[in-house]
Amino acid sequence: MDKSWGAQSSGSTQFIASPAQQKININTAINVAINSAYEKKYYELTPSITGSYIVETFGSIDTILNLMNLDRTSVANGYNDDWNYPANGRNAKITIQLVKGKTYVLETYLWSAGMGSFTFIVNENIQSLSLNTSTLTTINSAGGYFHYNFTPSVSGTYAFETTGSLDTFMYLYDNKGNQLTYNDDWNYPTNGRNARIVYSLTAGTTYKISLRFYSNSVVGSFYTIVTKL
Ligand SMILES: [Ca+2]
Ligand SMILES: [Ca+2]
Repeated sequence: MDKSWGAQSSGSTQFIASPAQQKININTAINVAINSAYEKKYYELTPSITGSYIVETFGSIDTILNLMNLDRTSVANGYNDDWNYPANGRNAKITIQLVKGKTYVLETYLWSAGMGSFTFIVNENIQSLSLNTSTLTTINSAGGYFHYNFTPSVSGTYAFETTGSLDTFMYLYDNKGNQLTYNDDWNYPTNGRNARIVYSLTAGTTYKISLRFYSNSVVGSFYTIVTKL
């Protein structure tokens, strides 16, 4: 065995740990081939935005995900084996808060002595915003973002707005990721430091709304709503 390859024991099972060799890009599927029993593969992830992310495997075999710090200590909610059996087979999925600029290691392997191929992908955790529905938005990492998708069924002018006592900041993106506009305070002091964006949207197009606090040290909750004007 090459000395750069570490070996780990887990009970009586001998796992074979390969070094991290590939950087993960957000929204880009990575194919994984496990060709030896108990082989573990490692990937590095350095997010450019603080916020919530989803890591998920796809395929017909029994996968396990374990996202860790660079020193391979564990991260809260970083481990999963089966997230939605049997609807999603034996695939793994984790939803996790990550900090921009920090490098994490994703460990992935198969249950028992399984071998075979699967894919995984890391996406921003983007929730759906429904028309006229006030949705509680919580940002619990300092400097973090929360993302929504909104797909209007009718073309027209829409208003995205936060309510609450905190100082929010809002961005609107089109379906290609281009920033269309942003807002910090729309009606201070009547509406506090809330943000509001009014924009003409096209039916059937999925827009992304990203929210953060004005201050990088604030965490907390507010409400987000979209209405048609
Ligand atoms: Ca599994
Ligand atoms: Ca604001």
